[in-house]
Amino acid sequence: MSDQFSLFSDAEVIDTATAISSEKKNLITGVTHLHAGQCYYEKFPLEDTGKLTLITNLFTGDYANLLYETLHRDIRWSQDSLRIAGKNIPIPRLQAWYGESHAAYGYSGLKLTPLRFIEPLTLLRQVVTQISNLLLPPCITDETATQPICYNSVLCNLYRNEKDSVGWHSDDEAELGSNPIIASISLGATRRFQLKHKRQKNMRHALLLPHNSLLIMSGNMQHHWYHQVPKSNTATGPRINLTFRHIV
Ligand SMILES: O=C(O)CCC(=O)C(=O)O
Repeated sequence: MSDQFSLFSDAEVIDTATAISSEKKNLITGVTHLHAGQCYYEKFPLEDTGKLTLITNLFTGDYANLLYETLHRDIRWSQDSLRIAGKNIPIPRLQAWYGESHAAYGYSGLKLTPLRFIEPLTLLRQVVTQISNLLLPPCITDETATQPICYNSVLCNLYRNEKDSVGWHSDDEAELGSNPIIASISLGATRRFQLKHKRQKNMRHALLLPHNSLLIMSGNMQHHWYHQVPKSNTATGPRINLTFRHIV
């Protein structure tokens, strides 16, 4: 962990893509998939032992662009709504839920039935599984300490432009288990990812999630922190986000 990244305030967002790749350190070795880029990683320990690990340059540039196009075209995006105060309010993004047949999931009263994995999502699941097992020591997976990390589902988000967003939340639903590990791929426009502590109001962080990157949330982060991708004031193109999860 370099000191440069130990604190990153909401006001001074770290441009992680530039910072990490220019340092040319923490190269991940052992990634065996065909289209692997020269992946670098940086670990950001959060107060209260939550952990963020950011991997940049996940795939070769051409392959990342191809993936973006393919997923934009082939994922069955849907405009879901939440029932709030007796009204159906559309969520500010499109989404889709893929997973193994038992992997039903829901949040804020929304129930999601899994679609069957499509080929690019199967490949991506293998990639994030391998990288997670290379980078995260088994000790931080708590009750699954002796088990390799595995993901059986993925929530796909499409932020169509700067007006799309996801509000403050933590991924703490019972079906994710007590200390879930969530592997979150970003493709397309760079967006700001913000964190705020649930009780210590002055503890807030932010980082930029660039195209072709993977953010792994682990430890007890979901107990103590909220996260969000806010709307942006500057025009941005679409962004695809894929959060791989394990439904217990
Ligand atoms: O788009 C992102 O990077 C975050 C998505 C997210 O927080 C979620 O799906 O729970």
